[in-house]
Amino acid sequence: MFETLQEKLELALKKFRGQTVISEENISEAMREIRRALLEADVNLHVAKEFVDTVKEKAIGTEVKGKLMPDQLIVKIVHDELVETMGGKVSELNFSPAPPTVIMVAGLQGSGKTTFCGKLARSLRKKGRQPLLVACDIHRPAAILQLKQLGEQSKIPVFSEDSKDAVAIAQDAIAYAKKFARDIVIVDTAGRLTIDEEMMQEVENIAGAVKPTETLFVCDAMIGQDAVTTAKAFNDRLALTGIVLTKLDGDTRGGAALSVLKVIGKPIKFASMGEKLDQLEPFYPERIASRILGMGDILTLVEKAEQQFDQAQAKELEEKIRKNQFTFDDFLAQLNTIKKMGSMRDLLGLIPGMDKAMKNVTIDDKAFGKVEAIILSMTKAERTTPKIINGSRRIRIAKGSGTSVQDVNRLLKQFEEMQKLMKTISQGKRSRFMPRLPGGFGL
Ligand SMILES: Nc1nc2c(ncn2[C@@H]2O[C@H](COP(=O)(O)OP(=O)(O)O)[C@@H](O)[C@H]2O)c(=O)[nH]1
Ligand SMILES: [Mg+2]
Repeated sequence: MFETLQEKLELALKKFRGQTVISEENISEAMREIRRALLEADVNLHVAKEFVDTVKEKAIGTEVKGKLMPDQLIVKIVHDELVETMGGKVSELNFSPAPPTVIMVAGLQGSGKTTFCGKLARSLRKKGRQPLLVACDIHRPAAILQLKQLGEQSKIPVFSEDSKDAVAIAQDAIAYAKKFARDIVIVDTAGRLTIDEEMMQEVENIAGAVKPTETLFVCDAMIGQDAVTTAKAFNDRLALTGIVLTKLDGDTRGGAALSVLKVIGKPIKFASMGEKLDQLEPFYPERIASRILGMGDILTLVEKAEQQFDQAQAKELEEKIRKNQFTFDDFLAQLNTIKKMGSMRDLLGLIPGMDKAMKNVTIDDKAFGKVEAIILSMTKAERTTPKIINGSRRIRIAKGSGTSVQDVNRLLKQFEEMQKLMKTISQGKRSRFMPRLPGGFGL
């Protein structure tokens, strides 16, 4: 995410390393480079200018105090200004006091509307809401099917009708939601490859008929500034209440993220980071700014870990490790926790400095699958007491898991080493914390 911008900003900020004062001269030079970095990342011209002017003003007015070095100070100022440019705080969804809350989702074709609808419904349901998905993209039959499949995956009802009238479908969906106590109605609308009058008229008509509480514009962040221009055209017709940035997992240039709020004046509410249904996050300007500056994103990492890590389970595990009863079943449970947290690479990317260090390393998430298959091919007794796994058992396990005997041997050896390690740790400090599983285990 934002790799190019990150590299360029880092180069610009490096100019301050070793400097002892912030002077008009060194700041001007760095600011020229920051401006260039922003423009290359496809940030809107006015936004880039304002950004640089503000940073410059703040930097010149700041005294270098105490132990802080000029470069640290500048990074802090740039970071804070990035946060501001993206809206400062997280912007929450609004809910209607008289349910159902209607959330209309609009944007160009392929921007990720339908995927977002599926993700949003899922995340709202997790928070105890009862969403209803509504298929109003009637121009492409595949679009209705796609939404139905997304709904099915998360067991969320999808309302659709064989009708040529998107407005009528939306209205019927609301009547349905009232009748069946669905408190959120998420309306997926049609898009075109470019803005056209017919599409605009249709979404405008739907909005007029169902009066959405939220009208979200889905903005493909890979497209950069052009996406912002499209957002503006929609905002002129629809009175948007928020922006959803999608495809932030790709090689995003940053133009959309940094320009859209300043240009449209509407907050970015969500960040979509992949095709999977759980890859949606509220848009945290603070965290995105840290990522842009390559400071990693410890907050996200901590939150993800907390979500997936059950306290009671952790205690039980700690107990087992202490008593040296850690089995392959426990190991499997650990693997699943890691898997739920996302791909290994995504996770490592959140650790400061890791992104760069890992640039040329390939991490194969499939290797997890291999380890999992091997453990699943073991009998209950083998998982609890790996010592009994002799030669013929190894051959059977390899066959059963579609791996080789070498793979099985490697895993058994590593497991044994891990048990030893755990023993040392638990006999040593008696740490309250669970020892971390060696990251590269079995990979
Ligand atoms: N990498 C990535 N792909 C996405 C993301 N959101 C959607 N997509 C993909 O983009 C394509 C278009 O998405 P879709 O939801 O059908 O767009 P729509 O035409 O606006 O409804 C699909 O292949 C999605 O899987 C995202 O955040 N990251
Ligand atoms: Mg769609």
